[in-house]
Amino acid sequence: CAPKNQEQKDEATLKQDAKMEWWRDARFGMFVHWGLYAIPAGEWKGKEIPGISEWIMARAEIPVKDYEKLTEEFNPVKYNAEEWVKLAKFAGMKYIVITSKHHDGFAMFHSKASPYNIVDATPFDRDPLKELADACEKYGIRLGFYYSQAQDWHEPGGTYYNIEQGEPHWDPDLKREPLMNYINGKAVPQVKEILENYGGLDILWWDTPRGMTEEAAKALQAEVDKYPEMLTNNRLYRPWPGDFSTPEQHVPPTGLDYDWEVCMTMNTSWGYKKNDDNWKSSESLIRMLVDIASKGGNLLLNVGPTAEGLIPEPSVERLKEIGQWMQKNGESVYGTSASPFFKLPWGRCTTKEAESGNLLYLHVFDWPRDGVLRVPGLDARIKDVYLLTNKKQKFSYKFEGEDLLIHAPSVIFDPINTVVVVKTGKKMEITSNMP
Ligand code: H79
Repeated sequence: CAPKNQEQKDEATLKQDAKMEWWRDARFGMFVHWGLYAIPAGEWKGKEIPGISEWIMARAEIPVKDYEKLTEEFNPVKYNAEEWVKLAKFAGMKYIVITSKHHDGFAMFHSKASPYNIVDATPFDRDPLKELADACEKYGIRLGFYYSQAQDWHEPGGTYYNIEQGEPHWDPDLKREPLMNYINGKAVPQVKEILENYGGLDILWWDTPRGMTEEAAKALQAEVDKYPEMLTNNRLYRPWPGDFSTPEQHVPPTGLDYDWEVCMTMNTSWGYKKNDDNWKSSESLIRMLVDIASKGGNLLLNVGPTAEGLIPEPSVERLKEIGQWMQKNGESVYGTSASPFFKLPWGRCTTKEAESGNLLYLHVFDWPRDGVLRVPGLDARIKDVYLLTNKKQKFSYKFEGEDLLIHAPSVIFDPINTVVVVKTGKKMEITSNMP
């Protein structure tokens, strides 16, 4: 649908636009899954446990008392928040979302509401999330906390993955209690703590609402409502309003009519898993980010730090390679809008309004063999066509009907993604955007 102009937008929409502005401009963030599960790292009692590593407690049906023993070993002395934040910043990420408490129920922050937290229950006498908040502040990176509101496998009232099928918790020693005992006794107090004690969060990221009730969602939403500038995703309950939706591990084929952020792993697991070598290439990650931007969404790309507190080397390598590309080409991602074209055979497009017209960023994944980049059905006055990484490098062009043909010599070809910028006049229409 056509974008409404400012006068047509109602007050609520304008307010929401202002609230979302930094996030929409950011386009790229870092997800961090870090918790006790980094110790077993996918292996329990010498056996490899299939699936995502942060689910090991459920997948291996580990009794609460046994899983709790991991706290004795958790001492991530190599953790350096500034290094993580500097890496995210180098990669071109504008925000970080970290697991403050995953389904295992273990808080990665100092909590008075539950002693099952990193400061009180482990030899590591530091609050890593406080350190991360300070580092984010120092380097100008926005910060969000993930909080598993529904599933909490450690608590008698917490939900768990098969609760909706009426199956019992795998640990028969965990005496069941009503959900609201856990919500009022732990979830609400901990959410208050994270909202109050970390300098003001930019995002609160809920996970799957399995086993939630409307009553529980309302109790948590009441805390969120005290922070009108903070963003939340829409996973608190189903259905539930929120500021954005979060497709998980897939990129929607077209844009959504609601703000959205794809969360994605670089290998297959969110939490650190030692034998998970199924890494996506830097090239495919860069192209994924661009593909998402061309559809108007954000990418929240995950890292799973080790039990020592280090981001695994394959992740570091990829983030650096993404950063190298973003430092030269970031202008074509940040603050851009979705492509006006339905489909382009050679790559993707992002757009931006400039003072005197429009900018079309043509992301060329597959450089045309005949050296002619065809932009189909473009009705506009062309002011300039140049290479993003070197604005002095101009391209010659001509129209063939309404197709713009750009003469694209292959000498300036970037094998990952070459960005060609087309500057047009104010009036621009796309006549080819039909499915
Ligand atoms: O935090 C990450 C995941 O742990 C969490 N969301 C992302 C951001 C997540 N929680 N639930 N799910 C993802 C989907 C759960 C899928 C399941 Fe299964 C299928 C649960 C039980 C069957 C996968 C396979 C997990 C256990 C077996």
